[in-house]
Amino acid sequence: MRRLPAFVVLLAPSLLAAGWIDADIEAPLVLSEGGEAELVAVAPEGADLAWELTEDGLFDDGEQARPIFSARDIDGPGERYVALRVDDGEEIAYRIALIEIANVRPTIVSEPPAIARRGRPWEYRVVAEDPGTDDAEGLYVHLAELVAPEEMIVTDEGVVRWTPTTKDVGVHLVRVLVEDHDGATTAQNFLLEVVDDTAPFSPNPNPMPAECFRALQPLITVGNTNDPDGDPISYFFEVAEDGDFEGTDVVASPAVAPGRDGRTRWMVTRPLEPGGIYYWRAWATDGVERSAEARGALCIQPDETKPDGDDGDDEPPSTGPIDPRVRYDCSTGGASPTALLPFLTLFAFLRRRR
Ligand SMILES: [Ca+2]
Ligand SMILES: [Ca+2]
Ligand SMILES: [Ca+2]
Ligand SMILES: [Ca+2]
Repeated sequence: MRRLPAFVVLLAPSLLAAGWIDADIEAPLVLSEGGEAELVAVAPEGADLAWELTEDGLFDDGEQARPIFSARDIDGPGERYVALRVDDGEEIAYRIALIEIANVRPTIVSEPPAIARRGRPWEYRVVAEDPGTDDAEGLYVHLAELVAPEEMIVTDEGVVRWTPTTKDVGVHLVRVLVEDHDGATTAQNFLLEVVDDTAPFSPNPNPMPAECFRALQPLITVGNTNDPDGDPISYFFEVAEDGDFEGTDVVASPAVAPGRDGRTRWMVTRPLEPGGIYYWRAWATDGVERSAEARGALCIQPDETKPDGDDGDDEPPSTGPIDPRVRYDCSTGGASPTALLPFLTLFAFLRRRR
């Protein structure tokens, strides 16, 4: 209950004893916070009226018979008084009425994104309004825990966050509750569909899966691929002596951005052994799923180990700096069959797998 200002208390005896002038206020008993209502002055015709509607003790809020009382900036629950001064030329009378200001539930004005993607953060910033508060400061948001997915959280700022996993693919019912500082709540129920992620397509070995390089750190190239969902993708490469890629010798790339010319390249970051034969593999990932692998093999054939009998067609220049991009197909001739026998076997194996 609000304390009435001193002048109202002093007036109280005259209000109670009022009777010299037949006057009254018609006002609602209850008004919602943020609402407004028309007041009616009941007074002798021709009398001067003056309203006090702002609780400042001054009858300076209008002289009409039917003023509008606004509770727009008033936070309920509580009470407000309105007062009327009536002057009929001979006497002055005062009337007062109390209006109960009721709290009103907040309103959620935001709409959640209806689709979430497996493996990707989903976020919903809940925006609520309350006529009893200038902003949402007096509101807080929480989940009705029984209907929200287990890992879903709400931050202090009222942002609902969730990263669905494989088990979450499907439709979920979510209930968000917003509560004002007077304990009134509003629920928003919505269906959230978690759609699965599809892996990117495999990158393409380019142009063939078995190559020889002069450089000890060759440049491995794959053809760019794409993602069925349109997700941005990046590439990873590995080179190893064994095709299971489980040894300690594996040389792995960081994430490699797609090349702009339709091919993506990675230069092996550690010198390989001259004459060595290696496996490589590459895959694309959309950040959630990785594609099937492109695989290939390579051999390192620096100049001094260059096989004889080469016709030169596939050969890189033998002078000048070694270009890591330069490669030649060592499975179709040119290379010594004896020296490259394991490589040819491997190449045949890879071809069968394609
Ligand atoms: Ca006033
Ligand atoms: Ca309130
Ligand atoms: Ca409220
Ligand atoms: Ca995808």
